[in-house]
Amino acid sequence: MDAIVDADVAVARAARRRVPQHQYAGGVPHESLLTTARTIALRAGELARLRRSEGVEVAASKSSPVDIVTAADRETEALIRGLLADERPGDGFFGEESGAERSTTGLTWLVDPIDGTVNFLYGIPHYAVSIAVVEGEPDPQTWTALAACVVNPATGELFTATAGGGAFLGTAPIRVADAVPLSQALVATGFAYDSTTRGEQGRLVAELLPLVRDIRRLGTASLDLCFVASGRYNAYFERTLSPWDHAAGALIAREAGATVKGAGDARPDRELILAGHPDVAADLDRTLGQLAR
Ligand code: LIP
Repeated sequence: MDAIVDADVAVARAARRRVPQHQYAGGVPHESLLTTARTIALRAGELARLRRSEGVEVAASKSSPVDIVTAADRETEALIRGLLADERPGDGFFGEESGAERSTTGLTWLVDPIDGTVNFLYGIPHYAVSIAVVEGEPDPQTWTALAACVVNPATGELFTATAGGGAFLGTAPIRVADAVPLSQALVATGFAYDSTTRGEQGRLVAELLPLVRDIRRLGTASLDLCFVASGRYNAYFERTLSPWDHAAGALIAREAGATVKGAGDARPDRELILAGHPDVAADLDRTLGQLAR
């Protein structure tokens, strides 16, 4: 984890250089919220990586037999929740494994302790700790995302963003890939845990596949959005995500220049999240609309 800690120090130094001093929420600079998110995400990532190295088993299933939780998910969320309560008492909390706590400050933390749990279970080094802080109710239709951090403990990659302050991979600013025709676009997606929804998603992907460069399904929504932000995918879409899956990645993608939207004029939510360079996102949105008819 030394590389991650070194990277964290470098990121903190870079952050001090780029502090947009006017960005405050409730008296708290966005950069200070990001420092909290980053410090806690890195600690949580160390714990997740340690537990992965010790071996992982399914602790329980949730919405369906393939929607699973491990003891490490719960332990990692408990660590994050405790550290946030110490550092930001009164802020709300909305996590995947341990439920919600209402905010008295107007700020709420959205946490997926281990996004990509199935990758984590199988030892595939593509999972993430995802932490975002939003102003307002923890509802993606109304919240204002302020700061976000997504770390992949297996690779040490750390994606961050603040509202209006840009998006970064480590200390390097990131941007979405340039526009390409949809036929040249590498498009990522993901699938729900519910088998009926999966069947519909499979049929849609079968129709989309001949129209694009290729499809990716790497299994971690927060990283999918960060990969759009860093130009590794041209676009990404998924249905049935929960707020903690996309809160951090959506801000990072938007700050990197992506359009991040839901169905029609809606903001991203459970029905749809779609992200990409604005031109590619518009093409993909139109095409998905036609295929869904
Ligand atoms: C998962 C996502 C995955 C998506 C799944 C699920 P989990 O989160 O990141 O990419 O396709 O539907 O939401 O369950 O691993 O935290």
